[in-house]
Amino acid sequence: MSVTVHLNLVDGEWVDGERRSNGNPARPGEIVSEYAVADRDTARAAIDAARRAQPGWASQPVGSRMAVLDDIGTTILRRTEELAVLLSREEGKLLSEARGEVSRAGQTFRYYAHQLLQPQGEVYSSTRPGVHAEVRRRPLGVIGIITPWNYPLAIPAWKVAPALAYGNAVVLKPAELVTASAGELARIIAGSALPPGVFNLVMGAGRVVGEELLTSAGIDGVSFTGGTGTGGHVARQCLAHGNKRFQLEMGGKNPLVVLDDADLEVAVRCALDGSFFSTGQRCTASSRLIVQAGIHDRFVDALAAAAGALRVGDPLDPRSELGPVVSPEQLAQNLDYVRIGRDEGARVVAGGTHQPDEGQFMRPTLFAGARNDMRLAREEIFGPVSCVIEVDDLDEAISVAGDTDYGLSAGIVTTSLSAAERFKRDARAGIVSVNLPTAGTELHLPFGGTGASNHGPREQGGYARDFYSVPVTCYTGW
Ligand code: TXE
Repeated sequence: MSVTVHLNLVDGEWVDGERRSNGNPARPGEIVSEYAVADRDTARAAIDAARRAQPGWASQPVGSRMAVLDDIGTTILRRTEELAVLLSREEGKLLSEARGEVSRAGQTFRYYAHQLLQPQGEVYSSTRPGVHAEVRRRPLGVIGIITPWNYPLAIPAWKVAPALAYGNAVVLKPAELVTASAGELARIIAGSALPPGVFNLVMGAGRVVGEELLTSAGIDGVSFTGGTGTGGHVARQCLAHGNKRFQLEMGGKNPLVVLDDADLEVAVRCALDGSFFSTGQRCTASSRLIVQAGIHDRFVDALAAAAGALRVGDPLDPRSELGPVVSPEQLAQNLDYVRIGRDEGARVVAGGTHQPDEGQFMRPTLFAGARNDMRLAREEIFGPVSCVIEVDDLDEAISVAGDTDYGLSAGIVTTSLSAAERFKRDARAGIVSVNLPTAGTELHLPFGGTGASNHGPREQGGYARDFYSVPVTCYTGW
């Protein structure tokens, strides 16, 4: 297969730098793409270009902004197959999952094109005679966008699209492992009628290029998705350097509760999908399965059998059901947690090993006999590893589910309407699912969590406007 080369995009120009390459996690030695590493000067030039271009873009008529966003979305959708193959080769997710991600990215741009037709302000009655009171919105300004490797196209899309829609300019810094998808997105945007400088791409290390976005006075806000540790650093830097607005989407240790009255087949389907699909590399993955005693043994046996039967293999092979782990470092981390789980006294009932094959493949791994105070149950692993914690009743299940530093997504499998309602009310998470996997969200609904999972306004849907625009309260006397 051919190797694509991606350059940085600054003020509408392609900017070269030291070349690096990214490989295919399923096929050792296969180079997927090359990219030019941006240095601090390139990042500064991108920020300056964004500052110059932003006011012009914000003052374009809404119809023009809509047309640009709609065109970007349409082009992404038209190129779905080609982009999905590239994404699958560089990140390792199944081709079917990659197609879904590309389609999600394209739909997201089209969604925000049409969001611009929604009301953009509010009118209030003033308590003073002869005064008109209204709340308008103005763009935040220049946004630094820092993204992770697990959704190489969808996460950039769900940040870049609303940023542009609400009149901001953008400097995007993608994760180093997935520069090809970001590079293709930049090419598509560069081919649209978006004025030069409104969207810029800088690729390279977080501690160089990312750090420039956090510390530059030219950036008004940072939207970040990644690890919790990095998120904390982003927050501290943004506060220390100009009190920038920031939005953090970080990890999860998401619970799926299974009650005695659950339909076993539904429970296994939800746990299998939530725990293992996308190789468990989703912040909404179910990594704690909290199971009531009466169904516990049947559930563990059925899930272990289903996990053991999953076909792990090349993501481009339609027979594969699970792709590789993204990098050797992530695989080593996953296997380390298997050792930690065993040492803590939990029992491996499925997987637990590196698949003895070429590439970074890992068998889907299920632990039984876990306790919620184990590291296995408290720390985000970000791989195909899940653990079962046995509980007596709904009260204990809700308490265990909420006993975590995180709070992104929580699910329950039950046939009891009252248990489902109780869980929706009491689960400590930003997303709650009933009889559905904890992973699986829709682009027009808010996405985000509580605790260590999230900081700042929600992403996606109409809620994205809260981060990418600033309310301005206007009083007019006459
Ligand atoms: O994330 P990082 P990594 C978790 C998951 C995973 C771990 C590490 O547990 O094992 O994080 O993954 C940029 N200033 N998640 O290393 O380092 C970096 O270049 C500015 C969960 O990929 O947080 C990349 O673009 N930027 C998560 C982005 O931050 C910096 C998804 C994320 O990288 C920076 C991914 C700095 N000093 C990982 N240092 C989820 N919950 O979805 C790094 N970056």
